Amino acid sequence: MSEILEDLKRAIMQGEEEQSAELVGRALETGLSPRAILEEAMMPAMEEIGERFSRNEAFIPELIVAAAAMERGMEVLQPALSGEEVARGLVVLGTVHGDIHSIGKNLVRMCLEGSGFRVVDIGEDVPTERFVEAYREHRPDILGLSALLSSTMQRMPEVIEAVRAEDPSALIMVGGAPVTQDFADRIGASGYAPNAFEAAVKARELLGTGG
Ligand code: B1M
Repeated sequence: MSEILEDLKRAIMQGEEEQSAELVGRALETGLSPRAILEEAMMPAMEEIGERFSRNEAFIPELIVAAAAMERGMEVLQPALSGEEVARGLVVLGTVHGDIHSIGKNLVRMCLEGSGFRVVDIGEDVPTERFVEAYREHRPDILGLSALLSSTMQRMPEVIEAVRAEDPSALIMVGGAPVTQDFADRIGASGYAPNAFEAAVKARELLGTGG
């Protein structure tokens, strides 16, 4: 890994917001792709802090500052990820009820936008009824559900059922760290993606607008 990416990973883990922003900017200037910056430095930083948390070597305050540094870096990365809106379709996206994790969803939003989709982000901790209301209001081509906890992913089937009661042909994509293809199939989701880049590919596939 290049020195900049190592420094970036460290800055995020230590919650250094401004350093994170500056290093993302420098990494882009050296010609590194947004994907490499995300996959080689930013996401591993969050994974490692999560592993430390599991081992009781890091605590909630450290997770919070690392998340803030990650978000700050993502702000700098966003323009490099976004492309022209080419009217590929509309996606309504949210994290399910009881779950306040936002970073993965925000990255999915950025990658979808970068791939030409318009995205209405309805936020985190979204009650099932709010998903139904948003679906009714926007009539999106795809509804996207994110969950980071093995407890909150259990909310997904309930959202799918409620939205399909409104529109039986609703296309619903699910994702998030504990979610698997097998789980997605079992709950009747239309699609699953393991990461934000694949989410954009899957959304295009679902709408038949190219892989
Ligand atoms: Co939390 N947390 N957290 N946390 N947290 C995890 C998820 C955990 C794995 C940490 C651990 O124990 N190792 C664990 C969950 C265990 C489980 O249930 N399986 C956990 C826990 C336990 C908790 C609390 C319960 C802790 C507590 O209070 N005791 C609590 C719950 C709060 C709640 O939601 N009610 C909690 C709180 C928090 C913070 C608020 C401190 C903070 C979130 C801040 C924020 O998001 N603004 C936080 C963080 C930062 C994490 C870790 C460290 C990092 C998450 C992250 O941002 N990853 C995380 C450990 C880990 O993930 N290894 C952890 C980076 C991000 C880019 O990846 O979100 O996976 P990810 O998104 C990916 C893919 O999943 C996918 O694409 C994204 C980009 O490639 N994807 C989709 C996501 N959504 C998708 C939707 C799609 C398609 C793909 O289609 C629609």
